[in-house]
Amino acid sequence: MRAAMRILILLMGLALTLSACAAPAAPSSPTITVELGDFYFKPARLELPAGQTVTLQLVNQGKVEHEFMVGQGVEQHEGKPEGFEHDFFAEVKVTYTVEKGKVEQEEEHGFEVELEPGGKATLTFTVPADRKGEWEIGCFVPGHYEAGMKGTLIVR
Ligand SMILES: [Cu+2]
Repeated sequence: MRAAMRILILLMGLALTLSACAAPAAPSSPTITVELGDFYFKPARLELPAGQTVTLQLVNQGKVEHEFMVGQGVEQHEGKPEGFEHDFFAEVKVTYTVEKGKVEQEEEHGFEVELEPGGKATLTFTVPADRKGEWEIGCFVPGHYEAGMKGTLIVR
């Protein structure tokens, strides 16, 4: 009786272990790496599903400082592009880490990541359903956007 009980307990333990292994993995947030260089974003086109939590990993592989901003409608100041009219990240809660750079989320300038050469940042956020459509990625360090440092972000 006691041996039978022990075997039963062992079997139950085994079943629990097996079911834990077989359980579908919790949906993990995909990580997308975006390289910032002189003067490009790679990939230059990102597609994110609305409602999904994602992590963008930004790495500055260039020799100069770069920025990462996402929005719609480029604002001009004295004939020079300096940011976006509508910030993609407005009211989005972004959890971030940054090395050799800084992350700012201000109402006036919108969400902005600045990275020194070799700098890295990770941004984790849930893509809001109301951001579906086409957005632009840009670096507004003077001259960079004009040199082609821009990309596209599509929310599906
Ligand atoms: Cu740049």
